[in-house]
Amino acid sequence: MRTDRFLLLGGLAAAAAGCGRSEKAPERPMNILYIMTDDHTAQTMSCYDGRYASTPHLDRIAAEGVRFTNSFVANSLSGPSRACMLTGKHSHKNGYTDNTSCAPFDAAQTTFPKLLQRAGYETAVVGKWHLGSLPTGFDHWEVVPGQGDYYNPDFIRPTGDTVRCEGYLTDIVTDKSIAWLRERRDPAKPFCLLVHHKAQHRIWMADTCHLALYEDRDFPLPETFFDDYAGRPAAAAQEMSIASDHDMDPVYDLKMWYPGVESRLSRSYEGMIGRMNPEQRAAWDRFYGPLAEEFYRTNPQGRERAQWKFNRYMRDYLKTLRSLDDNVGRLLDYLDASGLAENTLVVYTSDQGFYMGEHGWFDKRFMYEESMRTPLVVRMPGGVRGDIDALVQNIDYAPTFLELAGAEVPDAMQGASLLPLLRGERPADWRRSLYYHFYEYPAEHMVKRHYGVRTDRWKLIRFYDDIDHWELYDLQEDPHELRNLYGRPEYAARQRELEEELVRLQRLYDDRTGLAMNRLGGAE
Ligand code: SGN
Ligand code: CA
Repeated sequence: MRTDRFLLLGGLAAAAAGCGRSEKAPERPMNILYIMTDDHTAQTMSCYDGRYASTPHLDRIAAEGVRFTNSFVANSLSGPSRACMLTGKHSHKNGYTDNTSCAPFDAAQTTFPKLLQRAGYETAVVGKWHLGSLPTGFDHWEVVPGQGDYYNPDFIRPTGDTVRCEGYLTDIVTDKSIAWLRERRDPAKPFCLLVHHKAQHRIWMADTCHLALYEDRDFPLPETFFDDYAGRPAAAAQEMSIASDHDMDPVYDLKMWYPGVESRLSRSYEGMIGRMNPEQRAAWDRFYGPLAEEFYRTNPQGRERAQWKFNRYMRDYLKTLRSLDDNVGRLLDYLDASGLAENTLVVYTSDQGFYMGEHGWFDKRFMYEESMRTPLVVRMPGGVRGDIDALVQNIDYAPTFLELAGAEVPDAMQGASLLPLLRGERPADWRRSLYYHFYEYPAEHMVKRHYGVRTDRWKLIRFYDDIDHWELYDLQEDPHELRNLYGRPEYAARQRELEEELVRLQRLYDDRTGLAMNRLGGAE
């Protein structure tokens, strides 16, 4: 429901941001509730795509606010995505280029939570952090080590000790977030709370109360499931294939754990189920035991096996999503009940997209659509409703929150504030293309290094390192990115235009690695 109070607050926020629409100082800057999941992709969020799951609470944010239909990340991997989000800068500028080989995130650098603190906000983060160093810029934090555990997870506390919390992580992250909002924050200050869920990250371990969900459903294979990767050697070289038992391990990923069966990742799986208490473990074994027995007895092969694996993967992923959606519902209910909803910006997004069988894959990393995209829905009191199709990226969140708080956005931040878009404006000079750069190679899943540019219709990608390969896609004619048009004479002009745009972006964002690579490859 829109009330005059909401409209007034919208105007006041605009004044705080220096738009000069109102002489009055804001009563109080808007609170920020930023909810970010791990690996939650738009194909499984019903306001984007209704084929697989219903996510009523996530959809509620969109229904009461806006849905960004062209939302992307700058580097489709957890740590890098989080670093882009916190700093408002591309990976080469914030230094956190990958999860595994670069130095820990430089916690001394400027981030939006630090600047919000200076602007009078109280800041907090709960859940997955995954940046190698500990959080800075937060008045309160409780984060999980590394990837965190779904069951009875450990949390690191600012006091430096680690405590084990009984229960299921998605519930616990929400409980801790609500507890901070209710009991621990300073009510005299505006707040910025980052709620960072681990779900739906591999290996998609559902809460025991949700194990039976989706078991009666078979999911149609995406039309690109049996992709032959013609014209796309980097796509052919990845190790994230659902069909491959090396990449998607039946024991580990699909919980087909059975006496006498060993696999590359069975020890890791045993570690994960080893965290369960006897009651959780009994429910788990009751559910997965008979499935594993049947799997090894029938031992499907070929396409039948691939399809069977796909269905198990889909079911487990969607079960963890149910907990997530319910828990986002709990947070929204708390905002309503406490009266905070009236003056709180709510953002829901993910650290990147994910493959739900498209091209035969799980995981992310590639600049192809499913993983470069990320869901983004925002409810701003006094803001507009509906769809926003502008090209936006996760480097835009930091400037948005700072502008909302009336704080200055440092020139070094590379993103653009989304606030005008949230108010229903469309700046004439809004960006017409996005830059992307992925670095983690060689590494798990073996997705080669690449960078590229995406416009509303076209995408140009260059894979480099132990390969030198360009790809060009017409997203309008070929939304699944199956036909690489690079080098075709009829697209020569378009190709040149995109190569120039790529170099322009690399100069604009000062990506010297990219520029140096281009010189080597003759793109300049
Ligand atoms: C882990 C996963 C990978 C995943 C990376 C990055 N393996 O290493 O499948 O690609 O994280 O994910 S696991 O066996 O440990 O689950 S990210 O979202 O954190 O970047
Ligand atoms: Ca992730």
